[in-house]
Amino acid sequence: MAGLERVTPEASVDEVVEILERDGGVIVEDFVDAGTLDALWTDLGPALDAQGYGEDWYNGTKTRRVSSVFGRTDKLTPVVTQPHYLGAARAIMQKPIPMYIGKNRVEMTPTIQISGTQLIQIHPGQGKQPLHRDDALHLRTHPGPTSRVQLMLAMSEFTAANGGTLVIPGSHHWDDERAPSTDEAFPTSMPAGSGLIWLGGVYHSGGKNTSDKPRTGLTIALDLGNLRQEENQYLALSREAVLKYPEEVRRLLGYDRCPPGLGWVEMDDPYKLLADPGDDVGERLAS
Ligand SMILES: O=C(O)CCC(=O)C(=O)O
Repeated sequence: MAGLERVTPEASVDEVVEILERDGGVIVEDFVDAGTLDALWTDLGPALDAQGYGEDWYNGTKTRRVSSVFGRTDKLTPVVTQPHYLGAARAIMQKPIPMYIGKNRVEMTPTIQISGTQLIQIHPGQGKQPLHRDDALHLRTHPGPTSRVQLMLAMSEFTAANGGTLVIPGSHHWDDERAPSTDEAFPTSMPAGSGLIWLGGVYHSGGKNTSDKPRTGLTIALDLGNLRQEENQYLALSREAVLKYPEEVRRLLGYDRCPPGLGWVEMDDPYKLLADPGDDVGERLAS
């Protein structure tokens, strides 16, 4: 295999799902339009410029990382709801789970949620990050059902020379004893505005930047709604920041109930409480 397949914006969600299930990753060309990309740079660029390099070998000592991304811009709706990304994530992860409640056989479909978000700017001189699986965060075993579908939006061009994400196609099918090797990894090349989508069980890493310019990516992870969020969105984002987004995104940010019953507040849908800024459970309980 010569690296990941790429699809154009005309590809169907089914096509993207098929490629993801087979190869574990896919590149979607023209994932966002130029206007969206410019707006993201305007809102997020200054935070990156103000950020120092990381301090450890894993996050990179020539790499700048900025998190709480949904709190820094209100322009991420077209990114997280991009049909190939959100559609594929829903199709892959929101599979009905059968169960009995008494003698009734019912099926429960889990929600999905935004987990970790980061801007990752790899500067010249940064070495390759160790290959890893992001669903290791949830101690998943492999091969197994997918619990994460992740996006890397190219905010600048990604090349083999500037640290374009290294991906081992098909590695989500491997068991937990097989170690990843750099020889099997392919660098992601894509112009700014394209997106790499990959499954949580796929070995990948940031690449080595031997060029003379930084490479900037924006990553968003969508996880199953019954797992703990990697980034604590409830504390990372103010209520005001969340309310700038439409209902679908607010629910994705975690203000939702995952069937059969995770995440409720006062036995009710947390979304309702969020959407009514006058309602405060603390005050209600005190009165
Ligand atoms: O920056 C990249 O291309 C990937 C980074 C990554 O996989 C990570 O930091 O966990």
